[in-house]
Amino acid sequence: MQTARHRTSQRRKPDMEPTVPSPAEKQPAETSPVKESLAPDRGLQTGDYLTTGQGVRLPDTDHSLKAGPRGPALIEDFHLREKITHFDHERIPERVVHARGSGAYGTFTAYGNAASVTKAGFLAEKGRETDVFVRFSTVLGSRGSADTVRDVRGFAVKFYTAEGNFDLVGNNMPVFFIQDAIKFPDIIHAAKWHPDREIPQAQTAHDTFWDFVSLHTEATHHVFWAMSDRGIPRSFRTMEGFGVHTFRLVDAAGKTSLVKFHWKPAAGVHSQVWEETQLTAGVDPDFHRRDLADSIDAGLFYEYELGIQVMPDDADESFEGIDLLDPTKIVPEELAPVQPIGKLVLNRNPDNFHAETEQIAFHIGNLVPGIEVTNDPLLQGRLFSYLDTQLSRLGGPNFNQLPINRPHAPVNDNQRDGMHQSVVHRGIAHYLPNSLAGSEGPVPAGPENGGYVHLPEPVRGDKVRANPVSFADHHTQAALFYRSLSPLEQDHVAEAFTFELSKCYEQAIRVRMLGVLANVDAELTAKVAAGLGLPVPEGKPVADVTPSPALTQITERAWPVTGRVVGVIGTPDKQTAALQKALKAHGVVVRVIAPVGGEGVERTFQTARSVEFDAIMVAAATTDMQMTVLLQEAFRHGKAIAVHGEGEQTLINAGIDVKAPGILFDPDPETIVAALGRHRVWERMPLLKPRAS
Ligand code: HDD
Repeated sequence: MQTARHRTSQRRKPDMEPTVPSPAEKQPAETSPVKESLAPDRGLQTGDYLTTGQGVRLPDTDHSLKAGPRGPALIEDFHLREKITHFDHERIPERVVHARGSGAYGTFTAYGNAASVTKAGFLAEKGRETDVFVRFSTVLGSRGSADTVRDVRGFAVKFYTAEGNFDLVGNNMPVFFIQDAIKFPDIIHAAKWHPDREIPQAQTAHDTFWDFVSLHTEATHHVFWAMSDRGIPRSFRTMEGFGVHTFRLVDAAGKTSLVKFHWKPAAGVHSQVWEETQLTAGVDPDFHRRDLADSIDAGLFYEYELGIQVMPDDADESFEGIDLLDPTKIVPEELAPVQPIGKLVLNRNPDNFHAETEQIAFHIGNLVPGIEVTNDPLLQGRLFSYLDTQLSRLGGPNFNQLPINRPHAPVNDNQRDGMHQSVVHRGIAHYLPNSLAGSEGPVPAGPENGGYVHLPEPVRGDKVRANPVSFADHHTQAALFYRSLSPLEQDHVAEAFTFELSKCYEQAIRVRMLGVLANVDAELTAKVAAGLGLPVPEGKPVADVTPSPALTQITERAWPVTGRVVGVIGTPDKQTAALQKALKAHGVVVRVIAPVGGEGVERTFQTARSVEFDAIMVAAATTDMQMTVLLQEAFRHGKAIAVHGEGEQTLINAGIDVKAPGILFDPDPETIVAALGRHRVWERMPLLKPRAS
């Protein structure tokens, strides 16, 4: 492979060429280096020659300046010192939470129906297109941790609207661990690695997490989501996003509504299975970010609809008995349907991970007229944290000038100076009112000119450190969630609790957590207790709840299959080639797996692992051990397996029951697409050998 250095040396001009620019080479005045450096996204990387940071051309970047070839390095070597110094400072602190993430640009198009509840133009104006950047993330792991761990996923969207930036900083779960932001440092201290050894990485299966959760029952509902299949998504394409908090929307006439934001993926909600996530973390720790980037490169864009649940803005800020200020509660979709108000398509990869994905700075307080916050105590604390954290992460108050953070609306903020100031501000009167700037300076904008005027709400209350009584029920919605799942998903929840609690060293924590579960659901508690080998505790399980069918992700529905990956074992013949063509027309990615590399072969027997594929097509006879493992895993993980020609023998060699559900003999493309659209062969799962009890 050609390295960057080789490319540079190929482009290098002959040595006899002058090392100072000829008059003809000099930049014309209007594109002077000064202007270039201030241009939004160009940076300083211009010109044909390698230079220092000061623009001095360099003849050699491979040898330091020494006193003779064997001599000590000379301190006068400005190039050596500059190169090493810059390198020494190339990293910035990772995010204190959500350190690992990846992102993409996209376009949001409003349907216009949101005009009935908000005056925010990017939502209310039919057909208006707004640029966005989305960053997906895991919460707990370090920047270098694996993508497929069990964790909450961040779903943060920056809308560069004509009225200024609006950030919807959400997660793929609609509820949070805690009700008050003052506990955020505590839950994160408990959930991240143990401070003595910095293990375990990127997971909650350890003592401090379960210690916290079992002592703070407000976390119960959230951990049910985290232990469910929602904690291990198949890709960022197949997960929902939630604004979590209730927001207050204001329409053009000043009428207000209480609203919850939802992102609904066009591809449906799908997850990995637990063993699959663990294998993936080793085989391809970049599984989710690779899928995002590869899909966009292939034109197989991720798509979501933005939806809102609209509740009346009543004095008690509750709906059907649910306190809308409590971030540990959902409003079931059956009570307040999610109304689609716009579409998001992610269609462009960033060019530079650091400059864009790493330096993007979200802030829940980036609001535009028509969208206001509520008194949710978790939200209120977040309003402080996001700006504050950027000061240490991005090194000063001017991070809004970074290209990725710059609004696509005019900025005229009278802020000056500070670390890394990259704007040459003019004028002397950067304060208001002033009599010196004349018509040059900014003037305040009233509502008629799009100014953000906070809703004049009366605020009064005694100073207390307390929660409302309506925040006290920590169990009912956990039961609502659990009992809305299909039996298979319920099994996964029980297995996840059992796995995680088994990893705790302290028996007392397991026992205490079982006591919490006993106040939610008796059957679940019995299953987990059996797995842990502990007695089933007495409890007061939640009695009757009305399940919310919207919460289950295993349904009869077949979803679009864009971006799904099928692995084909064997050199394609005419029949399989036709099948591949038909699958590709549905947006399916087909990868050929052959004994050795060659034209059209994307994986060899040595490099392919089952976790890369959503379905397998076997078109050749082989007894290769790695293919045997691949097929056994695919079978165990409920993936459809299509069989052609001698492929049946390969399955038999691998000990796979060819009569099992989802083994498809000579299927037509539509049959494979239908199987992929249901994500897994769910009927096969209960037939797999149960774990020995
Ligand atoms: Fe937060 C990052 C989502 C509560 C403090 N948060 C962060 C990110 C997401 C969320 C998606 C990553 C943004 C990115 O990609 O850069 N956070 C949430 C949600 C919450 C929540 C959905 C509850 C509903 N967060 C929360 C609280 C606090 C914070 C209560 C502090 C009081 N969050 C932060 C932070 C981070 C952050 C420390 C780290 C990096 C950053 O902000 O820019 O300020």
